[in-house]
Amino acid sequence: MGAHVSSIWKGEPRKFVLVIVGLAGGGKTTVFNQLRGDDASGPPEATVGFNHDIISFGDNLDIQLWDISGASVSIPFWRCFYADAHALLFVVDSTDPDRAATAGGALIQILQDPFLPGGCPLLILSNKHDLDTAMDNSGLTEAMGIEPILKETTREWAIIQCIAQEGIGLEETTTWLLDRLLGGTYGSF
Ligand SMILES: Nc1nc2c(ncn2[C@@H]2O[C@H](COP(=O)(O)OP(=O)(O)O)[C@@H](O)[C@H]2O)c(=O)[nH]1
Ligand SMILES: [Mg+2]
Repeated sequence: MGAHVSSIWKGEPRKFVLVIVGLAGGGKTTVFNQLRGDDASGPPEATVGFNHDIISFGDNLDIQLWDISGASVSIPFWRCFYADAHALLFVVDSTDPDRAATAGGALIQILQDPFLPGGCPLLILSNKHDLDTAMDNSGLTEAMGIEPILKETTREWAIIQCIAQEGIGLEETTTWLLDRLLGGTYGSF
């Protein structure tokens, strides 16, 4: 995860919580494994509960990563995790319009939830762009039904297209997140 960062972050010690959510099968655990530098373990098992790790960049920068199950029984518990988030990563399968609609409903609920900290930036990872059926950003936001809420939100957000299983798009992801986190005034866990 952004190996260059430890060499550029010379400021005060900072700690951040990054929470990864999204429906089952979108690619969250694949993203989690890539971000923690474990890209050799093949397709993950379905996540039961959550995965957790702390990634340290040198002495002064720690990112606590949470990968939360997207099984429908787990969704009500997402808020227990994102209530402490400094950034939220929402992973969505860009190749499946029907699931995208359900995913969009779940994302709207998060964005309307007072448990989500007001300043917490949102990064939507549009995954599986190795497949021909991947939707572009406007197709995806339309399928998810999230255009109105994205237009009106004051929080920082972005959509990045990725191929999680090949690590493509994850350097951009790290850069976007760390730019927001290190530029912000909060952090700690
Ligand atoms: N085609 C394709 N499949 C992917 C990609 N990323 C993950 N997958 C596959 O999607 C399935 C679900 O991935 P997983 O990370 O377990 O999703 P999670 O349920 O959101 O944690 C697995 O079979 C992965 O190998 C990708 O970029 N492209
Ligand atoms: Mg998983």
